[in-house]
Amino acid sequence: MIDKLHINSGHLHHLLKQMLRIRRFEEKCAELYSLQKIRGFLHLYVGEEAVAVGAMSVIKPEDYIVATYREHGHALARGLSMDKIMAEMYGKSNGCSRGRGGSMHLFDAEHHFYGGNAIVGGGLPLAVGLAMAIKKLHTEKAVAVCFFGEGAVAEGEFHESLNLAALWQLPVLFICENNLYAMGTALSLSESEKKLTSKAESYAVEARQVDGMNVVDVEAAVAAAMETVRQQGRPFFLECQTYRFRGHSMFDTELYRDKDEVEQRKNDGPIKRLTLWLQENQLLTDHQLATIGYEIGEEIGQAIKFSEQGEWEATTELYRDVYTEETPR
Ligand SMILES: Cc1ncc(C[n+]2csc(CCOP(=O)(O)OP(=O)(O)O)c2C)c(N)n1
Repeated sequence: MIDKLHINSGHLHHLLKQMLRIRRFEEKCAELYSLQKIRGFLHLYVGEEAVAVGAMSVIKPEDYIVATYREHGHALARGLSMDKIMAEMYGKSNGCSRGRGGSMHLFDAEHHFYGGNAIVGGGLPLAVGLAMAIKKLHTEKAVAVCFFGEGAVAEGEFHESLNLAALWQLPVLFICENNLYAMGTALSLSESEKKLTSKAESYAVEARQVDGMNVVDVEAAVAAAMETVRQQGRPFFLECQTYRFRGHSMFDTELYRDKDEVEQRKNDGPIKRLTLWLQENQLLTDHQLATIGYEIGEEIGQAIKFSEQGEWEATTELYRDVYTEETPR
């Protein structure tokens, strides 16, 4: 048995709970989608939870986050309320983006959560812009953290962003969530250089790889990367090797990958891994696990109630924030 003295089991329970919150929340969203309570696109993060949870655990409140359309987990782990996230999924005006963004555009300035971006690669220049603002405004040592899929490395924004971040020495951490497939296209079919860290290094950006299915490894890797960016004021690239267990979105026949491959990866999923490890080392009782499950169930039930009670935005409000109400000078 391992030496319990050096293990903070309370912290590990917290990480497990965060991953389970995301998993259960999204499973409920899939159900609500089939009931047409949630409409539009819905991209689930199931299988990838260790990345957002490990990373958010060490990212500070003053840092800035930019994510993709697969961002429910990032928003939850960042601390946005589940009520407001669920209401946004419903398209209700009590949602975090007042019901205007939906699943792909969760946004909350108070939590420095700058989306939710539907455009592949679109978040990278935004993060570089935020990092430039941090540098120019001499804000306390904040870091802009950008999450994106490996599909984004084929976009011009990736190359322009890494180049400028390195050229101008900006405090930005690029976290690439490499789940091997960009919709139905395997990385190996689209990239001549398959080693993503080499792409970053070619722009003089320091780069590392980490097992994105191990939440503790991700946490340690992100902590080290953040320290480098914060102290040295330069960009860093971290590739988290992960895997999504469900389709790209709710519409995906998944003909591009083998069912056995998916099953194999599920058996070694991030939640299963941490739960088993804690149990094998007598650091998690059945009662503790049941309590975590119960609390998450209550939180989800409350979020649904909040969303059902929310109002649709009045049609008279539809032009607000589309055109300026002030006469431009
Ligand atoms: C510029 C642009 N091109 C194409 C699309 C359509 N599209 C949406 S998701 C996606 C795949 C992106 O894969 P990846 O970046 O690996 O992220 P993942 O979905 O795997 O998390 C594509 C091509 C888009 N949204 N934006």
